Amino acid sequence: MNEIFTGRVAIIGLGYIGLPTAAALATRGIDVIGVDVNEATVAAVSQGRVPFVEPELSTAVSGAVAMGRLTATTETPDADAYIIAVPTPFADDHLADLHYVRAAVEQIAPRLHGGEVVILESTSPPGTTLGVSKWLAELRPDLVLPHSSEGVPDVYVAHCPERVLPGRIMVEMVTNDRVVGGITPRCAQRAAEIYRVFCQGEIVLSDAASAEMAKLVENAYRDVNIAFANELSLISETLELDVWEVIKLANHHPRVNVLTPGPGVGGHCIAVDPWFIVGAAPLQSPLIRAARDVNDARPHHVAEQVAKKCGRFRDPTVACLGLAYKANVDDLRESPAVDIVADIARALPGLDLRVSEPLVDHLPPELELLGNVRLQAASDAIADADIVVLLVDHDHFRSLSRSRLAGKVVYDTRGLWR
Ligand code: SAJ
Repeated sequence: MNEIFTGRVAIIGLGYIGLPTAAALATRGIDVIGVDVNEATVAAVSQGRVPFVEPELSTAVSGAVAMGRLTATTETPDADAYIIAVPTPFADDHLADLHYVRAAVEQIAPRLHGGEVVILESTSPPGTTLGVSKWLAELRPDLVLPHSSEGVPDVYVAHCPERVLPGRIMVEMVTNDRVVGGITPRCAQRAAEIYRVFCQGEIVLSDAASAEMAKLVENAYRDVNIAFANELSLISETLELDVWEVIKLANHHPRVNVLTPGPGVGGHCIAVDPWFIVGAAPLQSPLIRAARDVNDARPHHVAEQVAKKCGRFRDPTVACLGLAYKANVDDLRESPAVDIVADIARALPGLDLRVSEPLVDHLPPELELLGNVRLQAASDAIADADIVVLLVDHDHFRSLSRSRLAGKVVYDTRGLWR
């Protein structure tokens, strides 16, 4: 019989993963306390508001708060289960920076009485969940942790990586299959009870290190495929071929699925996670590292192409459409579009550079500081521009009338207007 969890859950980190997970549990009747160090986030969630754009999340959060199932605080409370959903960025050396995970463990440790489940959801290098169990043992020598005992532990520790696609989080959280890796099989079973509350996909039980690695492999696989597409784009430029046409034809083969070239790979997952594999086995991962290098080189290549096009005009005006890291999200973190605009603005300081990003109402500080970048509505930016550079395939840009582009030099890095 598959058990389903009925206790109280504390979720540490109310970001792009923690908050949707909190809402998914709370709207299904679980008492959830969201914990975040950011007081503005706690205040927003306490009032049922979501501090970022994600379809369907607002309704779920406001409903869960109104029902009294979801609350938010800066202090980690007592709970039956803890889900750690904090960032795991990489440091300058590309190795994982686990200090947020460590801080979460330090908050949880004093709250443990015995019988709790502690789940690491943050994407992490292999061995991190074992490290969480060891940290808890250090901080609570009075408790038996699962890595040190064959018997029944006091606390169950597992890794359950999130796999949801920003922009479709609320759908994919329910429909995707879920991998749950325990420090022991019993840890995996206990953690799975929580995901059964809302997950309709298959819940696949495994060990913690395999679950950690599987998550990294998923994103590295996508990164390598996008790097292949980006390399094809460079080859096609040299051979004067249309890369979109080439890929479209190749993808008619039943066993070929080349992804889409673009201005670079952004976000805090695909551009980060492959490095955790490279960090864990540097000598065995030249392909994964090369893919990172290919994708990281894209923004500068796009900026160079724009500068070349500017050379054809005496005093050009350039409109760059999109700043987000991908279509239909308002997330500008690790966005190749931001890097490209900054690169162009620095290379051509006198340039009249207009930027349109329908999902944000102000420029990020790094572009504001440059002085020669102006945020405008797409229609105004295009109207004044000699060169139009499409950086993000937002639906908003897809629906623009093509007649607005007549007579302009158009550089469509996403193939949106083909
Ligand atoms: N991109 C391309 N070409 C493509 C697809 C994407 O250039 O064909 C670019 C996007 O524009 C963006 C970047 O890659 O800049 C990443 O976008 P994405 O939509 O591929 O992925 P993310 O980072 O939003 O979400 C990924 C997802 N992983 C996979 O699809 C394997 C998601 O399921 C994960 O949960 C998420 O990472 C995560 O949190 O790890």
